[in-house]
Amino acid sequence: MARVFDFDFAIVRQPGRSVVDGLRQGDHASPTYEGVAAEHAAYVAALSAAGAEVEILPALEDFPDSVFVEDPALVFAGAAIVLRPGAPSRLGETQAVRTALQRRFDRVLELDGDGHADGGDVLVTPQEVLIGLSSRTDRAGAEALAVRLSELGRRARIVQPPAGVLHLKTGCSLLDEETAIATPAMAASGILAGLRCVVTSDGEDAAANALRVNDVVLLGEAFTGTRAMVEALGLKVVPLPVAQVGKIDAGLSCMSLRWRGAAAT
Ligand code: CIR
Repeated sequence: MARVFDFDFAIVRQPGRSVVDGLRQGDHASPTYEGVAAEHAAYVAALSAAGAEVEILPALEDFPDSVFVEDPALVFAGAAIVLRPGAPSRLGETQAVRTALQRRFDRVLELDGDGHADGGDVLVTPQEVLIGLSSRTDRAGAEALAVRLSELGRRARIVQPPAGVLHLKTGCSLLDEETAIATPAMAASGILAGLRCVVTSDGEDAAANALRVNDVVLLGEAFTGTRAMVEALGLKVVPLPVAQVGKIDAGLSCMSLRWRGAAAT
């Protein structure tokens, strides 16, 4: 039986030179193009080494944040949902991602209405799909997404993450079928009820955006305290550089769409 983090395909998008203009909440200095490109290359190599066949879509210079391909879509075995990103500068990313998904999936669904939802606000667990409300995902978008998820046989739960996170998965991700890694605020919020929570080490909130792929956990390389806790669970950690994408509020989940088999070829 496949686990929710068993993936054999992934789609990523090459960063464009415009990535230096990526959105950010704080006043972080811009990343360098070369730095993001190097982190992206290491990420693609790690996905491949973990067992995923990776398709690399071409850069979209008109969309600085388009390397974060998780946000404009959500994918499952055999079906994809095109989302409606909440940042106006990212809305146009859907057109290119739709075309890529239509080559891969028999069913490509769209959201009704005019609400907004970002893939970074969606956490798939074995029991349900959590949809976090945020500055990018509004109630109308979350409800429209819940309808599409129910058509795919998945139960959605709309949740309100604690203030201060860009996306739900900025503050939590799945380590195994029973365990999440979460920031202290996310763990205390009650949103992850039903899952055991490993809380990130002091000063390592950004480690919560980890990515379980098959038998490994991709984790930011700087987060050594959190790494020790994840390894203590018996999990194999692959440390990756994320300092550059971190300057524009991104981490490991946001750079790919991942799914397991049953897709059209
Ligand atoms: C943005 O603000 O949209 C990008 N700079 C970062 C997106 C991160 N995406 C994600 O966590 N899923």
